[in-house]
Amino acid sequence: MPSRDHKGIAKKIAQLRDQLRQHAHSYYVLDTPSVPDAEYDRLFRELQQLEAEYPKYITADSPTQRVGAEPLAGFSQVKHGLPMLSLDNVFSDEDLIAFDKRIHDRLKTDDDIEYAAEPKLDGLAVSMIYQNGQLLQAATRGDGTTGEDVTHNVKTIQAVPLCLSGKNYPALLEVRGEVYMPKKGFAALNAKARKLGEKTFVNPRNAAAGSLRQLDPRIAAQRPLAMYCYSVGVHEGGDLPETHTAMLKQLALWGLPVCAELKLVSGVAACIKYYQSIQQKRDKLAYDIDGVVYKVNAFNLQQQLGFVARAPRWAVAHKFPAQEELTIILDVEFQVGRTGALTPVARLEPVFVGGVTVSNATLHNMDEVERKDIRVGDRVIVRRAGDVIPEVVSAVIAERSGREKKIQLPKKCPVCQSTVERIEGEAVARCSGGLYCKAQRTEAIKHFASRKAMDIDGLGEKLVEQLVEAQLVSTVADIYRLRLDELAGLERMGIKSAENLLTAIDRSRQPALARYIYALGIREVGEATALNLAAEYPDVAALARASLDELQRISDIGPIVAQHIVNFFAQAHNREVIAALAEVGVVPQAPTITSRQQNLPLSGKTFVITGTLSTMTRDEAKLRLQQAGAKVTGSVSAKTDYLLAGENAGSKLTKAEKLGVEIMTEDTLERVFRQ
Ligand code: 5U1
Repeated sequence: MPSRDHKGIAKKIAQLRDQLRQHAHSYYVLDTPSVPDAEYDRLFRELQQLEAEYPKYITADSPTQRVGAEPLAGFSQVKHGLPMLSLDNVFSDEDLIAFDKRIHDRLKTDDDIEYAAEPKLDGLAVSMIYQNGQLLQAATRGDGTTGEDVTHNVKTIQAVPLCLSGKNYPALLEVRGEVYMPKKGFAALNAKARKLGEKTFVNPRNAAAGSLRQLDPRIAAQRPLAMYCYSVGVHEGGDLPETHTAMLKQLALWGLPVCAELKLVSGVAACIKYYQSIQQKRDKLAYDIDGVVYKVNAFNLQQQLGFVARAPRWAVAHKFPAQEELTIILDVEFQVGRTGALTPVARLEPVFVGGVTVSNATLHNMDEVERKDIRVGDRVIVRRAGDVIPEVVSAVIAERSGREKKIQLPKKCPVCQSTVERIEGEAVARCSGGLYCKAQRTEAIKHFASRKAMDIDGLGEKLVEQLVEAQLVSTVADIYRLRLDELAGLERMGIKSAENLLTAIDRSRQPALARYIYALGIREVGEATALNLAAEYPDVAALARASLDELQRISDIGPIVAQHIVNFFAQAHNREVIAALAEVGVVPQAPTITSRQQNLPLSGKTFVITGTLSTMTRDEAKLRLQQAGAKVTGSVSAKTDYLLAGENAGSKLTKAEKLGVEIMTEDTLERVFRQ
């Protein structure tokens, strides 16, 4: 082949690599995909083919070389050029104030100190060495002095550049940071393992650590790992900025992943404010964190402050209250929900976790109990994250004495003694008592009165229990027959509260049709489905007459939900309750043309949602879109007005682009919502 052709091939290969690197950086580091997945795959395959034909052009930093073909025989040891330090922790504002005071004392200054504040990721510390911009070696922290060589696995992490971009990077640059597994990836990994009957990981940190400790990079490549860089170790042959924040900005310019939550704050009060703001958005972050880190921002001040033992004096981790603790299961009881589902609940030796004392934790269902092999008497890990109900994560099986008791599903409902049914292949067991079961009735009434349903102010869970217990209410229609003297006679209820409650009950007599449908508590009919149904049917009577086929033609209603709706209206007692509600003057209001088509910002617009959203779940997005007047459908067509695209958007994005459908980001949508 003439040399000019070879030059052409080399140029094409270099061009493809550049394109792929840029697309991967947009996708994995900047969180803003620049091309559809299919286009990325096409470019990747083109590069693979060219490299297969012309192997002499293969280089270690080619995007095709992330995954090595062979497993290693073992891990080799890596001695760190500079020790990998750990961080001192503080658990309270007082301790943080004391830390800040020590800094002032040592620096002999009264001025506010500038700190770089960032989340503390719950992952695994890793060091990466770049030589002349090429990733040469990656190692775990190990004991801080010596770690394990995990280059083969770190290279599979798409967010980690195999070669640095930009210019003026030091000839030798050691970057340190945290390898972690995003929450979504962790959930998907465990769901897959469960499906295959394989062992699941206890939390994202264990999953990340387990993935990095694989000898076979092909396994690590399948794990959804990510990384954020937070410091520089050894560096030679080039200058670095003079502050931590400027340095992280520089790392980002070289293509390295840096956490977007990084903030420069001044003074300890601003640190505490930062801690609180991160704690508030903790559940919404895509990754697990266990606190925040503050670092004195100026490197010259860091140098003056120096180290104690293995931790710097210039940095500290402000930890959140632990979300996981150990305790003992004293007993297991079964709670009956609104749809009769029996939930095993562990009664625990009280334990302080996630900032509160926890005495009960859910075991979800019998499939989970069996899969995790949890027994009464077991020492268990209990997790309480944010507002989520505390759950039993796993048992410490190594500590079993042999006296632990297996958990048995009761044959009879613990509340009404009706038979318990567990349909083959379903994880959930149910009480067959329907509204005969007091527990199901009570839960149905709580749901009916709740904020998202009929929104009866003052009719909370405790009061519903009191009313059912006192036999003042046994169906939802009874709520509207309550009298002042009956209410005022209840414990902890004065005349004034009783009057207020009756006013709230009265005000709920004309609910929006969607709220009413949701309040009925039909299985798997949530707020969004209720809104769809209310948009299709003028009243409940019409909905009650709907056939299976007709229901399935409505957006997002599949055969299972359709069957639940048909079953609900087929039951005489449900029809009786609806008739009784009408008798006591509850008249749902169908959406009017004015409110649906004129006043709302997205009236008449059809949306499709795709990819992973970062500020809300897809259900939340759907609900908010519907509340703003939009119609939300499942697939992209010429009738779609907008595609709301989150992270990892795939074929729907490709199709939308082909059809010229406008792509909307969450940011833009938020602005529309605020209008
Ligand atoms: N965000 C962040 N996590 N983290 C962990 N910064 C940070 N810094 C660390 C560690 C161990 O060590 C510094 C001493 C560089």
